[in-house]
Amino acid sequence: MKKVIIISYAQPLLLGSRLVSSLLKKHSHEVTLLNLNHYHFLIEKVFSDDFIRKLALFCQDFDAICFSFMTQESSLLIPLVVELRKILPKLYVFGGIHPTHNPLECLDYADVVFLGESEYSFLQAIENDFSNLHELDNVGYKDEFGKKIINKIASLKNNLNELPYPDYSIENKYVVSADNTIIPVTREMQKEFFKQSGAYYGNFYSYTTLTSRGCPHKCSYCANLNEIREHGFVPKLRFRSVENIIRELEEIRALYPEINFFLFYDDNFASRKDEEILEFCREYKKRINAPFAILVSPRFVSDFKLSHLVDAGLRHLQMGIQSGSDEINRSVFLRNISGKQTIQAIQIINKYKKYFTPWYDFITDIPYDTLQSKRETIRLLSKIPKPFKLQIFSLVLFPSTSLYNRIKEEMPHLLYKYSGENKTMSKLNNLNDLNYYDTVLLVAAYTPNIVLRILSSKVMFFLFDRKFFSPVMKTTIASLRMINRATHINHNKIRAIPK
Ligand code: B12
Ligand code: SF4
Repeated sequence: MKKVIIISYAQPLLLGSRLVSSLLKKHSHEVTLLNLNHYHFLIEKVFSDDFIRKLALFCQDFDAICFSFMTQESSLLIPLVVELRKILPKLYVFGGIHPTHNPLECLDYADVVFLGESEYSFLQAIENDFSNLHELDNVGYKDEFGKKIINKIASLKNNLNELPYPDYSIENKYVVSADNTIIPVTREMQKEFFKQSGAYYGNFYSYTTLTSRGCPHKCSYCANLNEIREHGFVPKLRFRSVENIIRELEEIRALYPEINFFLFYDDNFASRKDEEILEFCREYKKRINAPFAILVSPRFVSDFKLSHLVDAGLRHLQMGIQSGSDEINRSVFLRNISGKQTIQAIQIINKYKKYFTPWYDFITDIPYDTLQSKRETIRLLSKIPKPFKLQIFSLVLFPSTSLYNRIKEEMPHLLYKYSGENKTMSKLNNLNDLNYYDTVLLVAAYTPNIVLRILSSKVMFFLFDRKFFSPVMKTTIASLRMINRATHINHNKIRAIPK
């Protein structure tokens, strides 16, 4: 039996770490999960020397000290690893999204890096005291001459149904409290997290899971597991069986009976075939019968799928549109989804508005945007029937995505500005230098469509797209935000289920 610890600094969902933990535990190893964050919200932290000493003491008995993280957390965790290693020389292992995309850089700090779906490689490495790394897929390490080696990347050979469910036991789970003490996660804390996740949608306890891996699209800015392009590898979109999903939901409800909402965080839940959606809806309604939320992309929305999903309990839907310009979507984002397809999907979604207010996501701060593409985006927005909620995100370039590589070639001076580290992507959280276009995007969900059409005109851009208006626009958006909060207009909360 080996003892490993997986450390993160994130929201407590920790799906990747929980999955790795379940697999290792199934093979009789002991796994501890430590979230350097508090149990239900993100606290900005700088790790003091005192805390690093406490952490070293906590970690001293493990065979491997592992870290799982995203790019945003890398600038906080990597310096921590550097300091920890000075007082606790051990085997340091990195896994998760950031190491997957930046294995060479990560090997400056870790002894071994696991890339992509690496849970089985990790298990084999653990069982062989890391002596077999040269034989394993999805691994990066340094050879005896210090040369960095990245092995072949592969998908899980196993079918997704063979994977154990995420580890939600409270055994060996720890968090760091606000006063920097490492404390065990209690059942109450875990329940509180489900409650916090559900509060987003109403008075719910929400459980999040993924029913598939991969995505049918290959957007140029996307840093998820299906984009390990640097290594010439693109895993296929794979689905778990309906029975396997429903059993996971039943098991978590047996453990936490208060869970009464489910979020399927698949990149594109609607990409399943019609028959599978039908089977899912039938079983879900019969055995789970609770409201749920999904993410979709326009190409996969159909009346057939939505009517069954709504009947089964769909009460929240989020769809990525990104730009109203076909040119930007196709040649910059490599998303082969036209404005026409998007409008068709919206028309279908619109039929189900009495069950939910749809959320649509757009990306701004696109260095390739032109007056024309911006006008097209506002015009597309003017065709969407109200109400809807908009999420406007600033473009972020995650290293090793194809858009990152393109901008590195064509506009290298922008790389820093668009860096994925320490960045909140929501435009609402970064109102400095707000321009006319972004202001229109931010108010579009509340602006009558006829007015949006006027705002999309060349004249309006000519008159108002000027730097000296920026402070006025910032003040306007900040005030509207306050009014919005004060009046409690909340599109997150799901509606009562109509009879
Ligand atoms: C669920 C989710 C969230 C949830 C929960 C996040 C969490 N911390 O758990 C929420 C909504 C909170 C969230 C927030 C954000 N997210 Co998010 N999120 C996802 C999503 C949809 C699924 C992640 C997931 O659970 N995957 C499933 C697990 C199984 O995959 P995994 O974590 O990669 O783990 C596997 C391997 O990497 C490996 N592994 C993982 N850890 C370890 C450790 C070891 C030791 C080993 C050996 C292996 C290993 O094994 C696992 C099983 O194969 C992904 C998109 C996607 N489809 O992956 C985006 C994604 C991870 N998110 C992303 C981003 C940008 C964010 C935000 C920064 C957005 C923002 N600005 O607010 C925040 C960050 C918040 C935070 N710090 O926690 C990006 C990350 C890009 C990057 N390079 O970092 C992704 C890839 C989306 C995208 N397409 O670009 N997110
Ligand atoms: S649709 Fe979403 S998950 Fe899929 S490739 Fe595009 S950005 Fe990534």
